[in-house]
Amino acid sequence: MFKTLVEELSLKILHFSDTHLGFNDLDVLNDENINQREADFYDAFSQVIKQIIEIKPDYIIHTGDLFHRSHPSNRAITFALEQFQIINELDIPFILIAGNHSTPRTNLSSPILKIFEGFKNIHLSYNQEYKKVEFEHIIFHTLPHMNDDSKALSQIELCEANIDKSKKNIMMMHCSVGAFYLMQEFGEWVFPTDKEYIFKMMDYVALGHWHGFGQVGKHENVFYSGSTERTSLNDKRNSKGFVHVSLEDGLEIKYKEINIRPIIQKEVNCEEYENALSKLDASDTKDAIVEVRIFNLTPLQSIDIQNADIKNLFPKALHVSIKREFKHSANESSVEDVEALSLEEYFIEHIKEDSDEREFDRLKKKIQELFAEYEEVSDDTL
Ligand SMILES: [Mn+2]
Repeated sequence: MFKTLVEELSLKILHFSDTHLGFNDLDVLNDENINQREADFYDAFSQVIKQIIEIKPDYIIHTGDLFHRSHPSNRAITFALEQFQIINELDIPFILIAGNHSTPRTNLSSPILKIFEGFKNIHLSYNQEYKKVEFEHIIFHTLPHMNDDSKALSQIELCEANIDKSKKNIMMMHCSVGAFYLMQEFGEWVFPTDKEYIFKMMDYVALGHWHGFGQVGKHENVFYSGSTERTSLNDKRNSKGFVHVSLEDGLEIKYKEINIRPIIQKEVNCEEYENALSKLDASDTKDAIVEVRIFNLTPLQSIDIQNADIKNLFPKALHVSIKREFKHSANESSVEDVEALSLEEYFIEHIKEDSDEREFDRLKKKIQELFAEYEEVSDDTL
């Protein structure tokens, strides 16, 4: 059988996304006085670059949110420039689109991605319009983030018109396909459902925005690579990485994991509080972000149990957060009472952290007076 040239070509694409450089969190500094979580994001990015050097793909693609902000810090910009210098020297084309985080919200400010224009192997798409990045055997159809939804439709049509069947066609976007992949962020773009038929005309559709790796619904060639780190502690995924796409013999997708700081979840059942505490295993929490859920809590227990006591059980963790869940018992007359009490407890905890002893005593009294108006006398038998 006659094989076309395109089929004989080795076509490996490395797809990563949502690197959010410059993100910081948790108020913990590392040895170099850099926010530890910010450093974690740089580390995740560096891991992908190391893999790129090893894998030597034919193309590298990034589907948006390179930076966490449209006005990144000097450190984030400097880091990105150093990394892009490394990528540029590999002589592998790198195609990058803007996501909602790196697109200015007004037309008055200049898009940050413009700083990479000088690199010979880096192809950028940030002008809020369709852009075709074409090579001998492959076309990257890029649709960067657009602030104006009504303009997006005409750009999708432009993309469709530019499909060239004699080449491989790759579509790159930063959006939610359907409402499922919305991130509850400013300016998110939902790809119009009635245009999803275009996906079938592509060899691969590379998506950014959703922070978990995965195939999109019934579309066998549409994938989110996921983010390289978690931008929220609500993101419990301990697996982050990138996608290795091979178009040599049909579409072949391999997800590759990188090493990130884990979130470890622990539970304390307050019905057997002492016993539950003694059973807590801290051996897997070194350098981890630990989340302790204390549940079946009574209002009285909630006053006795100090966050600091729980935190001290995980001395090697990077950070410990505590979630309190109250017990809902049958003789509980009103849920509102419990919530008022727990709110009081939260207030007092908060004040304690930020004030000296005398000030704390004064404020504590005030808070108790205020809450007394809403509270009924608590029942010890609860
Ligand atoms: Mn993102």
